[in-house]
Amino acid sequence: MKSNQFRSALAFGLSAVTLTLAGIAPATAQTTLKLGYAIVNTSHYGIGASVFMREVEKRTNGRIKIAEYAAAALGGERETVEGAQLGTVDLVITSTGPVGNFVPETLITDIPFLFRDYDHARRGLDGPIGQEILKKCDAKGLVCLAWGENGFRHMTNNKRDVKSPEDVKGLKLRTMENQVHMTAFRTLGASPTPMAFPELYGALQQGTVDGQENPIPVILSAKFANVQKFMSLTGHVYSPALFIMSKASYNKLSKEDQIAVTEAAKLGAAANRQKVSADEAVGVDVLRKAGVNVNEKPDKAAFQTALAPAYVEYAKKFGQANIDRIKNFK
Ligand code: EAX
Repeated sequence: MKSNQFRSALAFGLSAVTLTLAGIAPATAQTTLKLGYAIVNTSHYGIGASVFMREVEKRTNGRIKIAEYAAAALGGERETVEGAQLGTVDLVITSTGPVGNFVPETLITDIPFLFRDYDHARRGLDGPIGQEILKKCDAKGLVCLAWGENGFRHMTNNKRDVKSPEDVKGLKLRTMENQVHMTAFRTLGASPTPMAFPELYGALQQGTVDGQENPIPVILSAKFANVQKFMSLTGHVYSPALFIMSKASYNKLSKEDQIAVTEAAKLGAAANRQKVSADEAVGVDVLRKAGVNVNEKPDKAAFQTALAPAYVEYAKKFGQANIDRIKNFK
């Protein structure tokens, strides 16, 4: 290298070091974002997270890396959503369960028997109705990047087979910290006990609660078959999930990287949904083989009838027209 080339290379190197030390990082600087979720990395959230992480790194040419904190390493879902609002957590994958405490507009999606099936839920949430709800996060310091999926929730417990609403009476059931769910279980005569997910396995093991309700992917990945005798495929609630980013973190990104993160979340959500479908296909057999007494045909119509008083409350809270708009979405 000729001396003048050496001198200019040295000058460039020194100025890059100076700029970096002065906190004015050169364009090739790298950001590491913290992503938290409450269940194990082999779960439907973990699969979604791994696709999301890969796509973010690829679409930003390595400018953004994601540090993954699975299995509630950053805390339960409510805690991590609060962390995203405060900016101490950058990204969360969570069920809508506790999100209603921060973005009340998401609570309408938690109404029992609102969605007919997975196709209805996925298309409804990816369509205008769901996209309108995502936008409501913005005013609460959150950016809801995409709808993921937790799945249709079923009841498990250690007392008895749940065939009809009668069998739910008196059960101490853990619920998420979600008013819509708690209203439903109070209406059915159960004792709803809101609890963060990381405490649930221990509570079931010690008998602090008789049972809980969760989608098959959660029941499988959390190994609830070890601590629950009965499962009833009530499918009483479709539980959406959300890929959420802290607005403070999002606003630090370039427009180009904001688009990259949003597109990556949509791909992560698609992989997350695929894993739910895969778990649904095998879950009942796996749980039966693990010793769970599975009732595949509880009286769903009786549950919907028994929930009539709760639906009166939901209509007052959300507006019957808004509920019907989702329910009747084709
Ligand atoms: O989001 O808390 C719950 O029951 C959730 O379904 C679980 O954390 C996955």
